[in-house]
Amino acid sequence: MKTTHQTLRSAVIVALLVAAFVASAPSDQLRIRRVLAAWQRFPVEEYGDDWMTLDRNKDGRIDYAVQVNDRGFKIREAMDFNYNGYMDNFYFYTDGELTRHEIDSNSDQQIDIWVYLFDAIYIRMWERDTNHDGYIDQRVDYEN
Ligand SMILES: [Ca+2]
Ligand SMILES: [Ca+2]
Ligand SMILES: [Ca+2]
Repeated sequence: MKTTHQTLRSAVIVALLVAAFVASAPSDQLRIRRVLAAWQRFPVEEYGDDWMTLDRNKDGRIDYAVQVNDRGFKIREAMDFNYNGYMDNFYFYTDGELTRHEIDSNSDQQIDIWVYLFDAIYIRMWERDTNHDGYIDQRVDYEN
């Protein structure tokens, strides 16, 4: 059973690739750049004492960080889903309700998926940078 480890590793890699969105061809070039919020940091080490942090996989490195306001509502949240030392999912809250979710789907420390929500669960609009050049090239707006 010497191949078990290798097989397992391949399965994990395939799962990660599938988990990342399959990029379709850019439909039109919107040429829009989104600026990161001041708090958005990719390296997990940069989440300091003003964050509540967790090491979910117990590898000694932070992979989850959250900030709450004085009423206990979440304000912002960052997660390193693939445990590579860089945050890849960022959550923006307004009055404790999720309003925006930003994702770095290919781990290049650049956001390429933006999801805008209302009532915390409904998607209002989403945008993608399918070719990872830093510019949004796809947008679906359900309100217009
Ligand atoms: Ca960890
Ligand atoms: Ca990551
Ligand atoms: Ca990216």
